[in-house]
Amino acid sequence: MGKLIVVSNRVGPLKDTGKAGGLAVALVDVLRERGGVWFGWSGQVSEEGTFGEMKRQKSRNVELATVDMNKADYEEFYAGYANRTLWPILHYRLDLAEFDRPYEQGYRRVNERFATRLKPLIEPGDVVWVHDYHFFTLAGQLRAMGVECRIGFFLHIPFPSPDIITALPRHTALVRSMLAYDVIGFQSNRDRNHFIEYLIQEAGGERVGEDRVRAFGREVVVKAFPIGIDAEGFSQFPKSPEGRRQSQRIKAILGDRAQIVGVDRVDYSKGIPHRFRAFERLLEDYPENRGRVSLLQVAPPSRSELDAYVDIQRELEHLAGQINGRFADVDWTPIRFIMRGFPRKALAGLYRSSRIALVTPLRDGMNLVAKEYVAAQDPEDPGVLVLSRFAGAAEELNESVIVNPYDTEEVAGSLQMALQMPLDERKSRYEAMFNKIVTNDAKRWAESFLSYLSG
Ligand code: GDG
Repeated sequence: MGKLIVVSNRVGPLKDTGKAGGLAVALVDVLRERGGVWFGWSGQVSEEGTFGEMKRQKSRNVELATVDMNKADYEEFYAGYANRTLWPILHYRLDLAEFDRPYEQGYRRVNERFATRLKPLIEPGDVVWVHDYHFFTLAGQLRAMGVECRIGFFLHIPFPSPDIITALPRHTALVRSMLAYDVIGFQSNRDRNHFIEYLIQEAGGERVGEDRVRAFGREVVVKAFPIGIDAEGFSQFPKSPEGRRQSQRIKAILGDRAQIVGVDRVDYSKGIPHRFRAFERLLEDYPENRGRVSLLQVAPPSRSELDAYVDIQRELEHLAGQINGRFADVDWTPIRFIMRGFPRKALAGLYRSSRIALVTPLRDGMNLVAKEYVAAQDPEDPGVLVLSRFAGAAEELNESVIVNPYDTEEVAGSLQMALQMPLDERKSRYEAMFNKIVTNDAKRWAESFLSYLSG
């Protein structure tokens, strides 16, 4: 068996994977098992960019291989096509998508250069596993250079219905190049079905079996592989010194009051303003919660170089200020809005000391916060997960309280129901969800994908 080559925009780390999250843990695990290379962007912008020297860092049988981007690559490929065009479209936000020809050209150029740099690393028998929307066209470029090995692709974010994706200029070319992969993985059946619908409606494709599709003269596997977390590992974090410290800090200020928690990168896909309004509605419609229930929102900023992200930050600051101004009392602040990140073990402590997690993305490939919250609960006194129907996680975690994040009244009612939920019901919902996330964990996800990729 040849080695495994993983490709993703950001690479690593090989050590301290616990700090980085479940994905890095799972990928390093499978890389260690068969030996391999993790290839991608160094995170640096330099003059030479993708034509510069490849940095290589080896630890036993696993190597990180990275290249820089130059300024134009970064602007056009990363900040441009990936995050100003594809991210909004794939999250159903046609209103925010920017269609700019130089972005698209930059995307193709960087994919081509990545392919050029990757090709010499590939030996006979190797398999290549490419991650996410930055690299839809990478396999097409590799095939054009004569690479014949098995290449798989996993999309971490949603694939929208054909009505949305067809608004992307030259969408056919993009999807055609995806068919150069041998296995195309999605987070949920919903996303997989959208992709198949697209192929049938727009490309004369046909299904040739449960997980196989023929289109553009190719036959490929198209399947949902819902991503997991290291649930066992994460369930231990609240008991770590850092986890306990955070829980105690929260308990000291809450006393017998209840806390709702939200944790998200600041991103317009996460529905954070909708969440704030639903919490406000809870205080309006069920006034007994005033002074009794608070919302803790942890929101580390991301992609702050993009206007849409600055706008959402401002909107959230404004909204939190307005709601706090309206309802706060001298000894109670309704919303604690913290715009920075916490270490993972600290997060676990925050999850554990919160009666409810309110996870309300307007669209999300999976949403790992939902799974982390469940993993962090005390089995004897677990909290309640209130989860958007538009998160991929809702397909699996159907014992959560599922809501439509656009329906403020419904979310407020569900919060009230969750606050009053008896222990028996909390336990039975928690146990069902915990079993699923322990079974379908990150390791199993990676192994399952690779079993299809190995053919
Ligand atoms: C994409 C897809 C899909 C958040 N705040 C802090 C922090 N985080 C961590 C969370 C979680 C991760 O970041 C976020 O993962 P999500 O899944 O919620 O969302 P995206 O970043 O949008 O991820 C998503 C995922 O890829 C995997 O396939 O599920 O749908 O959009 O692990 O805990 N981590 C730390 N401090 C923070 O303050 N340490």
